[in-house]
Amino acid sequence: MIMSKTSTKELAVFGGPPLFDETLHVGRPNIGDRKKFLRRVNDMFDQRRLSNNGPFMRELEQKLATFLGVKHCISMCNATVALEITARALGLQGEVILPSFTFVASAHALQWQEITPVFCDVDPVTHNIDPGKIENLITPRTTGILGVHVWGRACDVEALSAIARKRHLRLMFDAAHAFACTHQGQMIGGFGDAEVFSFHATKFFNTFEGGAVTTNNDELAARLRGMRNFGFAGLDNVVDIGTNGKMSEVSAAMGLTSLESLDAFISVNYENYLTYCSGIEGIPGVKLIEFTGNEKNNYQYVVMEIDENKAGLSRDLLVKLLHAENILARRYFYPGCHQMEPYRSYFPNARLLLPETERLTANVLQLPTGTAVGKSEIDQICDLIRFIFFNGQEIKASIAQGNSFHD
Ligand code: T4K
Repeated sequence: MIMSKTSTKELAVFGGPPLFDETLHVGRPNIGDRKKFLRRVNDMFDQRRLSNNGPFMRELEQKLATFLGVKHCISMCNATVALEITARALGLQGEVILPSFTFVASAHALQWQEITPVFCDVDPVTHNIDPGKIENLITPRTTGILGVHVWGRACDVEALSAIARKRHLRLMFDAAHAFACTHQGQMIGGFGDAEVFSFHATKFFNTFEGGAVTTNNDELAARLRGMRNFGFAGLDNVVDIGTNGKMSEVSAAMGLTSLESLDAFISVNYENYLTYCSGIEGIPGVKLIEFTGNEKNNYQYVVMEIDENKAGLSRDLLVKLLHAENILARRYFYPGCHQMEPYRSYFPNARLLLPETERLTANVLQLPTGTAVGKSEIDQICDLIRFIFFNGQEIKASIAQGNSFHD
């Protein structure tokens, strides 16, 4: 590792040694108390219960429901399957309105069931679906709205609920980013008909792979439980269409262990976020997204927005320069679901209705955080970013002259 760059020639993109020997990732998993986890795994082996409504899974569901202040928590093998099962359990069909500015799983979960995803533009400040643009997209085939709490910042739940009520639509939320986040002081989990969380390895709270659906609706909860287990209601009795969405015991054991370190994970993320904030402060055209002081957030994603006109350098060039230095910044959710297949072919003109989405997907990036990244590394990343922006013209000129080693 070298300490800092003093000349643009030292940038890795021009052949200098990378700032970090080992790659820094956005989604390095947080790992709780290994001993406790391994004790649970030993118990699991002793009991020979590896899946199918096991004791760890039930304990995790109960603890999550209590933590989220919601009546039912139904654990799942991942959030994508959880979204699929929830959409089906809610009877969604025809068309469902959702943002394009989301991970492609949100759209795929619908399309996988031949429900047409109808992409709505987002609010440029919150990055969430813009309720003011939904009503124009409603057709006689529309059956629901899928809001996504992007970066753990809640959608405009009240406006979406009002539209859903008025137009007799189902409302579900993709809360993949929003575990342990609040909206108006209430934990995300109890809004709409149901909410879906991801506990993937890259999420701050992980169960290796995993997810959960939460709802206050008893009937829906029973249907979700049945559907995640092939539609079984008893040993030989199948009463509904179903699939295999079950969370394994080893995942639930990881979840219980992660839960015990939840506060520590959040506090590391928060400290990292503050370090980034002060580190990049004052760079023209560059800012980190903000979080409302009175809402809880997990600070899982450090999201930077770049206004190229003011910053003098594009998001994509910055990402290229960072990657060369072994800083694997990401461009979630570039290029937007509407620009990914099969949606790009189905709706070739969708971008005309999605100007804010197009702008965001071009300007936003995420920086490494989590327990695998420390303050000194973040300080170095910020110094590098400052160096890059304050030498933007020289860097661009040098690349234009063909001096770049990385393409
Ligand atoms: N809805 C939304 C809004 C979502 O963001 C997601 C998932 C979903 C739904 C679906 O949830 P799940 O079905 O996954 O439960 C990653 C995650 O795989 C995905 O869960 C997440 N969102 C998405 C935003 O990011 P990739 O393809 O970018 O992941 P990948 O493999 O590039 O990993 C990210 C970084 O983390 C890499 O640099 C490597 C590092 N990493 C990753 C893993 C898995 C590690 O260091 N260790 C690891 O074990 O999608």
